[in-house]
Amino acid sequence: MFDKQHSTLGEFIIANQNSFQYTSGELSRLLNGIRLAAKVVNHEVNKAGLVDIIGTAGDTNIQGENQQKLDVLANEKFIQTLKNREIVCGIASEEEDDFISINSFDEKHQNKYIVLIDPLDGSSNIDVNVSVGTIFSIYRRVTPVGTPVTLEDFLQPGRNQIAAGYIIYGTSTMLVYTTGDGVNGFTLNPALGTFYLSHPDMQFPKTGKIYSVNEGNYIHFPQGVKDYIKYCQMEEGDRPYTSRYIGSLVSDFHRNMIKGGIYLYPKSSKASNGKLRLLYECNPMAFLAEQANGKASDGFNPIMDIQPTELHQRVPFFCGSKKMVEKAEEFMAARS
Ligand code: AHM
Ligand code: MG
Repeated sequence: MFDKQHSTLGEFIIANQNSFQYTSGELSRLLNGIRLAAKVVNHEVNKAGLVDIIGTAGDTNIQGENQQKLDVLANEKFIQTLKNREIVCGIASEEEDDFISINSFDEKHQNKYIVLIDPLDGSSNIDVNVSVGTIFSIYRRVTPVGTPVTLEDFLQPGRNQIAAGYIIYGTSTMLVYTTGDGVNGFTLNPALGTFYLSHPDMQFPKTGKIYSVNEGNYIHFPQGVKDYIKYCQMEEGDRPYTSRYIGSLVSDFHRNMIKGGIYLYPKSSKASNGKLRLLYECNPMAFLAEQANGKASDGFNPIMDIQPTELHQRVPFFCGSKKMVEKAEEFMAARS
């Protein structure tokens, strides 16, 4: 019997690989690649406060290496690690204009998986020592094995995801992921460099008392969102709710999943589709939310049902405890 209590991430991946619908070790190798890159990026993120001492982006360090911005560095580390594993046929990143077709190791294009990644989300928070995150999403290619990947492989609806997750570089570093069989969270023991299963079977409470939205944009929001925010602030029943907004999607999502809450990034009169990217941010978070008994929508329809049309497409995002998202949708349907 697998001992969940003392499980490391590596053991958990292996113990669960047979429950995965395409029983192969490839997905496990891929997840192990992400685990490794997460540790490397974690090490760099933790040093961010030393930037005045070891130099800022553009400086040359003592070894003669160029210092890089952390989001650029995280992008390189994840891409390099995934390439080296020889499992992935294509990668798309929020940091890259176009997708990357991997053929250096995979000349015959035998690999089946594509990865979409936001290597360091919320990176404007780094300078002020606030948590940031990495978000990833894994699909099987739809074009035939043996041919190079095409845009079609990346423009799949979120429903096709076979795994998704995030790493949160917070007071502790955690890796949280799903392969479609619930959500599990692992905390890094920095002394040993090992992730341990600390949050098995994570679930959004059905409802909560936290709403997370950038209220500075209030004046530009659709009427339905304004009405919902007023509803959250009204004194009635278990309301008013508490407002908590870190401005770092992974951190806001993580807190709301544990405590119960809703995150909103709606469209506005300044940004007709909001800010967040469907492929790199919303789809993976929506997969995690649904797997944890929560909900994710664009205010009207499930995020994962959207057929993407572009790699860097943006979409309004309402995500969190099921009842809260449903309530926000009611307000949107009434006056959007
Ligand atoms: P980024 O991909 O440029 O880091 O932007 C995404 C981030 C999210 O983590 C966060 O929820 C949101 O942008 C905050 O945006 P705003 O400052 O407009 O509220
Ligand atoms: Mg981002």
